[in-house]
Amino acid sequence: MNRQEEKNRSGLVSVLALAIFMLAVPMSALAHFGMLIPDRNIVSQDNRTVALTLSFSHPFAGIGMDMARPAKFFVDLDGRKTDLASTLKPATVMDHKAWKTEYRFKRPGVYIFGVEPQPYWEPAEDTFIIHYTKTEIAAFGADEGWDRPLGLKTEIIPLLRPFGNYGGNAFVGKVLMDGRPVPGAEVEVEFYNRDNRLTAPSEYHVTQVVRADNEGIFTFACPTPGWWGFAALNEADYKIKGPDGNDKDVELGAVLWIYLDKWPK
Ligand SMILES: [Cu+2]
Repeated sequence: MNRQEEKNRSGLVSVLALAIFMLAVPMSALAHFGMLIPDRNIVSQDNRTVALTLSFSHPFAGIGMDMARPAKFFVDLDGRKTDLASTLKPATVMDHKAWKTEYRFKRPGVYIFGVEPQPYWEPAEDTFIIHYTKTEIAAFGADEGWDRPLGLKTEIIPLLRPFGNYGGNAFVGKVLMDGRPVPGAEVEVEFYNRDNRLTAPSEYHVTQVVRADNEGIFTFACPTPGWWGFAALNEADYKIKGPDGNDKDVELGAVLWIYLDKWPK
């Protein structure tokens, strides 16, 4: 084989390897994540407007799903919620239906944004999925209340302040369901691999997994700067009627997105 043939052949082998990998990894093996990603998570006087994007996606693989108009979308400031659902406009994320909005910050505070999506029917898993998804934005130097619960059906409370962090920091969170800690909760972790820049060494590296302790508390060191999503998944204590008319399980996800900055050079 000459050099060119060798090149062609190795190209073919990697295409085949990719095809086999895609076949071997069904959609369901990739973790679904509710995504709520703002432009940035710290707001200063000179840059008061932030764009937020809402989607239901596979953040590392870069594979999207269509997201119906969310049932609820709001911002919580000092324990008071403001409904933002009517501000949402259609958007496209990973070639699928998503939502976007812009929010203008007027006064100091730790703003917690939250989404409650409509139940998503996943035929591959014969189940509905509802990911209650949050992210926090700190404005004008405020530093209070970042660890308050919003009273969602299920949510992750950050125990590491979720802004002003560096890649490599360990995130610590507490999983709540109906306001109570979930002992031993399983938490899936994914990096938002924008533009598919990274290739995972194996399928295990796409979705990492950490288990909470008896108080529902987990720790995960994020190895690189960027957006990291944590999804604590539990089965709901109720069913929803599926397309075939039978009652189906409902997967409830408590999802939190945090941003880690680059270490300054
Ligand atoms: Cu999917």
